[in-house]
Amino acid sequence: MKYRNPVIPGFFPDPSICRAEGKYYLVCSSFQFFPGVPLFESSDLINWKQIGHVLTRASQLPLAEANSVGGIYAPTIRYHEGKFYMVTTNVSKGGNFYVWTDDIHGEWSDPVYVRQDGIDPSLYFENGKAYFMSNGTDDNGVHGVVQCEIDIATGKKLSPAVCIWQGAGGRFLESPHMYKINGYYYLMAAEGGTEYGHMIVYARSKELFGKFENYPENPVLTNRNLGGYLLQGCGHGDLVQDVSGNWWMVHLAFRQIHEWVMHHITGREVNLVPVTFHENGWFTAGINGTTRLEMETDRIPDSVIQSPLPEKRFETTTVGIDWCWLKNPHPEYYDLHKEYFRIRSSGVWLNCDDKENHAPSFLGIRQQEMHLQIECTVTVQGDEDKFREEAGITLYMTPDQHYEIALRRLAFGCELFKRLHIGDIVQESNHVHIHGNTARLCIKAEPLCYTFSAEAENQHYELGTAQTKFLSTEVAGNFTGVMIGLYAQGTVSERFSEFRDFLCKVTESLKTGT
Ligand code: 6LW
Repeated sequence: MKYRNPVIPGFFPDPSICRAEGKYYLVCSSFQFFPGVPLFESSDLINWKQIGHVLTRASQLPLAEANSVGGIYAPTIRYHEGKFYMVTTNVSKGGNFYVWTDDIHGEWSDPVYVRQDGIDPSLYFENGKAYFMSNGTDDNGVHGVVQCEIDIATGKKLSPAVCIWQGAGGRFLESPHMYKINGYYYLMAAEGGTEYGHMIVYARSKELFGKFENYPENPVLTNRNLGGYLLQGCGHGDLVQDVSGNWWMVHLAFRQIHEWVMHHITGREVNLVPVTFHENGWFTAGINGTTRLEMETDRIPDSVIQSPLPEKRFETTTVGIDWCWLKNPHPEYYDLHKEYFRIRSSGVWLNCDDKENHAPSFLGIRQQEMHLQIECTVTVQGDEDKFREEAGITLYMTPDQHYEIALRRLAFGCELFKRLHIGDIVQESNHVHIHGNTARLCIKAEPLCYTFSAEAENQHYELGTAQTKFLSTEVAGNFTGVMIGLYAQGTVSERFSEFRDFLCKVTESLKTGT
């Protein structure tokens, strides 16, 4: 069959995968968004359904101090003796911890903290023992992939952490995972940084604590030498064996907005490549060590058809699955219904980046494709004696990089406008005065450009365009992707603005390249 990468488009970085009871489960990083750690299920590795999040309670996920380079980093999911474990790092509070559940569709435990340095933690189980590893510094001050035994019930270290591998020579050794396959321990990790030099490397040993011997052909997977190719930044992967015994790797990569424009806006996404073990015990991955947008495989039957990204409306999406808050939500500012949302201003602006749990009133879904039509009917409210309340749609990357199309309440009627916030440059333009307080706000997303327009009182208004690249990770310097947010901001408001008939649909499939 043929499938397309990414298999999960949009900001879902640092994928980790496990197989349990004939199904596959996958988790990703979520940074400052709540709930945390998106959780997906699949029965064929190609079609993934988000079934929820792992971290759904503020007690599991304190985000007050998180921004788009804070919060939840790279999780690992493992299944062991009937239990699922998800281990990750909250880099803004608490450090490394894991949670567990017996029921993948249910709630997960409170965090069990592991007092061990480093990020990108992983778990490995063997002979009734649990091992914890991360990329950090060991108990002797040596930096690399460090490993210790832990008590899985309490998270307590049972042995000193020791550095077992320092990688294959690239910078930023991260995302280590251990596997035992045919008598060897394989230690796989990423190097090169999560940008254009990203790559997957590995080593093997007969002993769990090494000494590890590097794969002589490292990196085993990278797109760093594919110039003019949309898919870049392949790294941070995890291996899984399918029900027929074949090995696969899920890993992150991103799609540039154009073959020759080195910016990306849709975040780091989940890609899938086959892995093949050879007689000498080494494995190879992808197509000659690269990942392609179009893949062909005989390991998955032709009867498996890759579903396109569905249209998103309020009725077809779920708050807490598709829709996420920035930081821990304050429920009093939201009145959410299946067919419409009501949101009132918390007095915190989208630009806010403080270390308290001050969050703008915002609910967002990911921008998963580059060709989209986005629309919502917005009625802005605000208290009788307070004007300048606004409500609308934001294309939000960070507090410093976001674009809005919105309605602002004036003493008489409202104004429609567009605002671009690019670092220190903030430009509001295309103001249109209307009598009422309702408009249908529209954004046409294309790879290089967003086009803003509105319908109000039977008139159509064009509100101009904005280049996508100023919202890109390369400009913002962060780890997430653009979120399509519905928001209200101004002073703290008693009255809710209303959002109806939301639509986000793919308008054109991407040109693939080969
Ligand atoms: C994550 C690291 C990485 O911890 O980026 O690409 C970091 N890999 O493994 C943040 O997602």
